[in-house]
Amino acid sequence: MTNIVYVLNGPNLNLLGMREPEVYGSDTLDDIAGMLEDRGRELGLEIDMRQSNHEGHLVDWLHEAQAEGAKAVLLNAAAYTHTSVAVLDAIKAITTPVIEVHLSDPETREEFRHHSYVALGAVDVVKGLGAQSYVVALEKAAAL
Ligand code: CA2
Repeated sequence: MTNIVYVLNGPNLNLLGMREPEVYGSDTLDDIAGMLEDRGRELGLEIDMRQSNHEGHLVDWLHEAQAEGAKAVLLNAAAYTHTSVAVLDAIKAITTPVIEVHLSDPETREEFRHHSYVALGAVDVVKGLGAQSYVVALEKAAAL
């Protein structure tokens, strides 16, 4: 096993910090990557942060995390959280632990965000803390 933690981000998260700051905060994905690299250095973990608007990329990267011997995956699958059996199947197909991450708390929002396919395969979930959700999830990954 390596000390690499994959941080996978799903659709529209490339817009983070530019739209809807009242829901998702004003940090960009690059800001979050910087926060994770700083904390990762302290924890002895290397961060591989990625974003895609395409479901299949998330599936491919989950497989890659296993093949590369990643220590863990932090996964904010964004809207695919609530729709994607393919992402759930990929989580179940790998032995690499996956921690579900959300900026907001989907369960306090619209009904259609209450169900998470990702949660059915993830070892843990961190949500509702804004950018800090990612940092807390990294600390959980370090403790695995
Ligand atoms: O709270 C989260 O992290 C979410 O995963 C964000 C997703 C949403 O579909 C989930 O229910 C909860 C949406 C990500 C969209 O990102 C945007 C960022 C800035 C402006 C607009 C969308």
